[in-house]
Amino acid sequence: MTKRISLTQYLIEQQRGEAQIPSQLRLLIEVVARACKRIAINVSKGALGEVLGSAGSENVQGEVQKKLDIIANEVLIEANEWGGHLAGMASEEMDDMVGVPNRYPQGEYLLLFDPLDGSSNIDINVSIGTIFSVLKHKGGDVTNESFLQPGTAQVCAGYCVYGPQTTLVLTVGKGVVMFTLDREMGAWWMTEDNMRIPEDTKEFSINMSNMRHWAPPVKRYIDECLAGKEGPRGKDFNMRWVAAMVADVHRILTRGGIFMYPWDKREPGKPGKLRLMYEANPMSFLVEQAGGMATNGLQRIMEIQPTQLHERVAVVLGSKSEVERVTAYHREVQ
Ligand code: AFP
Repeated sequence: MTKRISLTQYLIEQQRGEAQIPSQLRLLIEVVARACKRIAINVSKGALGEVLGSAGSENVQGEVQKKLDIIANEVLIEANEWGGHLAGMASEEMDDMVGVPNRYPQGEYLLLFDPLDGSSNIDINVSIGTIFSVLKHKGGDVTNESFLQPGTAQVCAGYCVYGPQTTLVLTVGKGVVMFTLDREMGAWWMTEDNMRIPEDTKEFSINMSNMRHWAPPVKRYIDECLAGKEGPRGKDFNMRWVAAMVADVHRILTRGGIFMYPWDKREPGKPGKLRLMYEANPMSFLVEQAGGMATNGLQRIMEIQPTQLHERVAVVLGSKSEVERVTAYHREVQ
């Protein structure tokens, strides 16, 4: 029989070993993983659980919220508020951060999450997920400003994909590991102990319908990929777009590739569509820990100093040599 390592065993080993994670961080990760199990159960019920469709409300970014966006947000808050490991939480679905209620002890960490990434996939039964990022609280009252730390300050990041399998991928800064949920046992078992992104790839991921709005460096890169064997790259490229960053990044962590959600002319005043704190930073931490690279076209994403909780950013991430190429194309026209 294969001897598997559970999430608990892995975290205890990280506490004792090289990563030396503090017990509060270990508890935090276990609580988030438990919340993801509850979200997975809700997701899998679909129409039978009456969880599909719109909630009839909008979030701070003016996006229509789905019922599952709200359920997942509540599950994460309820699970995390009483354990004594958190100072506060911030979510893509809430205008402002939430503190820990006074009746509970306050901990050292700040948790940020996109409770349900890819919500347009919910009703069509395609992969979705939860993305999270953990920062250390620097002290004093917890406010929105407490969360405005660059991605390099993250002590942990991860995501859970609710797809054909439910998988939890995480980093505490010592590589990237993957766990798969055993639904009968209700346990997370390690199924990949060192995820690595190959340096080169033949697969790109971008919403091609926005092509006419792209900046010249992005257009140049994709045109060269599309030219295939006969073009300057001398090889054929494949394309994939799940429309849930969490699933697209999971594919890249599994078999390589490049993912882009660049700035475009539709809303020239916005740097991009994706959120720096809830999506780009945690994914960049994971990608870098797996040997890949993540930039906004010009700069390493994790070095951006955030100025607002719901800040947006252009994203280019994945296989190192491709991200370097796209970044070089942007720098050439600066
Ligand atoms: P939602 O969670 O609001 O559906 O957005 C998902 C997302 O932010 C990201 O996960 C996808 O990569 C991207 O949007 C897809 O956007 P397009 O619909 O513009 O392709």
